[in-house]
Parts: sequence; C-alpha cells; structure tokens
Amino acid sequence: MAFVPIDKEESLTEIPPEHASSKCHTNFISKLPTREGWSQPLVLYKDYWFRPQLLENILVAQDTYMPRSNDVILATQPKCGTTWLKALCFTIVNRSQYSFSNHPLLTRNPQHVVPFIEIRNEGGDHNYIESLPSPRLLSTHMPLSFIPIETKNQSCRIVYLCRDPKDAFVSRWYFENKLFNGCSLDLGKIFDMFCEGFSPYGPFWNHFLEYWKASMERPEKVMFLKYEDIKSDPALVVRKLADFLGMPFTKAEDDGGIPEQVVKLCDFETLASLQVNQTGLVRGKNYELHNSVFFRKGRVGDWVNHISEEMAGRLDRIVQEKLIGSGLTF
Ligand code: PAP
Repeated sequence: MAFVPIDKEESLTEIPPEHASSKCHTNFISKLPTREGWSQPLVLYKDYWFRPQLLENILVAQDTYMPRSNDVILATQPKCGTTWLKALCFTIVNRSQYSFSNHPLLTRNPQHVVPFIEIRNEGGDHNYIESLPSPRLLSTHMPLSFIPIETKNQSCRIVYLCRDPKDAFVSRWYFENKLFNGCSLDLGKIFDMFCEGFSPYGPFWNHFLEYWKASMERPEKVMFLKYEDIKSDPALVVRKLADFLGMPFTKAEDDGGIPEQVVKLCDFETLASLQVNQTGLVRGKNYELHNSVFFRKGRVGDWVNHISEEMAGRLDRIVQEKLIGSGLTF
C-alpha cells in the first residue's frame, strides 16, 4: 500500500462548508439542549457535547464523507496527542518518499499534512477529502459511533490515541484560553464540568470506551494507544504502528535506525523548535490560529503543576468508576 502525500496546503477551520443541508443543520442544532461554561456554549447531541459549529461540520461530514476500505483514520479526543500521532503516522507511511533532511514536517505543521474528516479547509471545500487519491490518511475527533463506517459497510483501519485525563484536561484549559483571545476560564470551574463529562467531545470516558471496545473486538482494524506508552518507548510504538498500517519496517530499515529517526523527527523538541511551528498561522474565515498552540509542554504528568492532589484523586476515581469492567485503566 503506497500512501499519496498531500501536496496541497491544508488548513483548519471551524467554519462550516457551503452545503445545501447546512441551513437545515443550523436549524436542527439551534433546537438542541445547550449549556454554558466553556468559551462557547456547547450543545448536546447523541449523548456528546459539541461546539455548535463543529457539530454542524460533523453533520455535513456524515452526509459527505464516503469511507474507502483502505482509509486510515487517526482518531483522538482533543488534546490527547493528535499532532504527534499525525506526525508519526505521516512519516511512517511516506518514508519511502521523503528523506529526513528534506521532509515536509520541517516546513509544515503536522496538523496540516493529515486532514480532518469533519474540520474543513479554509475555503470550506467539503469535497477536498473526496478528491484525495487512495489510500488516504485522515483524522477525526468524532466519537466512533459518529463515523459513517459501519453504516456504509466499510472497514477502514483506525488508530486511536488517548491520554491520562488529568493531562488532557490541563492541556485543554491552556488551549481554550489561547484559542479564544481574552478568554480566561476558571480552572476550578471547568475542572468540575470536565469531571461531569461536560466538555467538548465529552464525556471523554465514553469517547475512550467506544474505541477501546472496538479495539478489543477488531484488533486488526482498531489500534488503541496511550500517549504515555508512546512517551515511554516511542521506537517500539513506531514499529507497532508500521506493522498495523501494513508497512512494517524491513530488516535493513530496522538495522539502519529508521524507526528511531521517525521518533526523532516527530519528537516534541524537534517539532516545537521549527520556525513553521513557532510563527506559522492557519487562517479561517473569522479567526487566525497559531501553529504554536499545538505545542505547549508535551510532557506526562504536567497536571501536578496545575491541579491539587485532591482534584487529581477525584478525577482518578471518576475515571476508574466509568471504565470499570472494561479492562481500560490509567
Ligand atoms: P488537538 O486535540 O487540538 O488536535 P493535540 O495535538 O491533541 O491537539 O494536543 C496538543 C497536546 O499535544 C499538547 O499537550 P500539552 O498541552 O500537555 O503540552 C502538546 O504539547 C502535545 N504535543 C504536540 N506535539 C507533540 C509531540 N510531538 N510529542 C508529544 N506531545 C506533543
């Protein structure tokens, strides 16, 4: 299987595409239960909370995305390591195309080389994904049950990445305050909401569990990863990813240290120090997003610097209770 690299500059936007059903979706969304507390009110749809604009994009994607059996989908709860997973998988599947010294990731943010299914490019062109040649490397924050795979009888491969909820929470708090200029969310208040499952794409435990169960049932199709496991042995995970993606490293590649070079290129320090990730911008119709918002600390356990032991214990107990019996633990 040869993945075709994306040459067109892709950018992220939360602006919904011009779509015939868009107005209809807007009306539908305006009638959904709404709750305030985050930087924007969230709406509840099929037991998950979303920003209204993103839900609109999801509904459009459900109408327009035509899964192909050889699609590979990188799925994450936001702030669980999407940028890293995109960089790793893009580098693994395109390793025969690019040398490490002249690699697209040296000049483009990882978020832009793997397009989201539901978040459209700047022009709002929802046909962009359909115009990509197979096999496609795509990404999503959608819960598994929202991806129109099963319904269209396709069986794409999915790589899911999750993270210790305490670190994902802290990362979300920073991101939210940076993304929405002037927004200053009270950490204690949004922690309470997060613990209730009220957060964008939350409850996070249901998001985790949907993919976890699928990975137990169909391990050849759904690979489940934890951010902490990549941190502890990145080269091992890179090898496992290459196997899962049907592109195992040859003995010569292994002997030549290619997995380690993939790790190095996609390492937080390497990517965060690049000019494109320090000063680059993504423009949407009514906002600008700095590439740097995707790089903060990139550490395991940074929560200790932001939430108390008592808060951590409370969240840990909730997570334990929600995941009980599933076999998934943190
Ligand atoms: P998204 O959900 O908005 O798409 P995502 O990449 O999941 O973004 O979240 C960003 C987090 O991943 C940040 O975590 P932090 O706030 O705890 O620091 C960011 O630093 C981290 N991150 C980005 N790139 C890497 C990388 N190459 N290695 C490890 N962590 C990374």
